[in-house]
Amino acid sequence: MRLPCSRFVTELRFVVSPARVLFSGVALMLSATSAFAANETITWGFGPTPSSVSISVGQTVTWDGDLVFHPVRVTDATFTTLGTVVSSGGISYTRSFPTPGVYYFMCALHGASMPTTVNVCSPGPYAVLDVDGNGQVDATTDGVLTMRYLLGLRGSALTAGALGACASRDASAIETYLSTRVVP
Ligand SMILES: [Ca+2]
Repeated sequence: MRLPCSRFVTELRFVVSPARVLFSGVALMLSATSAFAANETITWGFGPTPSSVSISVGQTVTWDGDLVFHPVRVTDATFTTLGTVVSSGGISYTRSFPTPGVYYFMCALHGASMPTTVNVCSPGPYAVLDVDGNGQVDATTDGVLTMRYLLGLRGSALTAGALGACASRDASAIETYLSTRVVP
């Protein structure tokens, strides 16, 4: 689910020529769509659905299922660390995430067969250089996407391995986004 928002931004418009890349500042009013989901609920059981969610800072994730038979435990990216068991029975456990990052949970009894990954994203300042729309500007994602687009790559060849966590644009959306900002 996306959260609509509007804000004033200063856009750096790309002007690309074979010999050089020029940046010029253009102030404009831009309607943008947030990259991040609202509160999320996971259907908690064997094969949790979904097993990976993305939320904004301060939003919540609810594990909805039998928490006596499937207690929720903190773990790590390999789902091997036996961290704290955070649920206390019942049929629903809700946790708020005030800090950006990636968090991992699993069933305390069934381990990695019941994983949960929570991506907690910070909206940050909107920037036109945020090509994948995840609220951050990174060389290995946004930079690579721009470079590949300028080299003529499209579709999965454009985005393979180059989308940041919480990316809100797929290949088609990125092509559209860059087509309006890159002057060949
Ligand atoms: Ca980005």
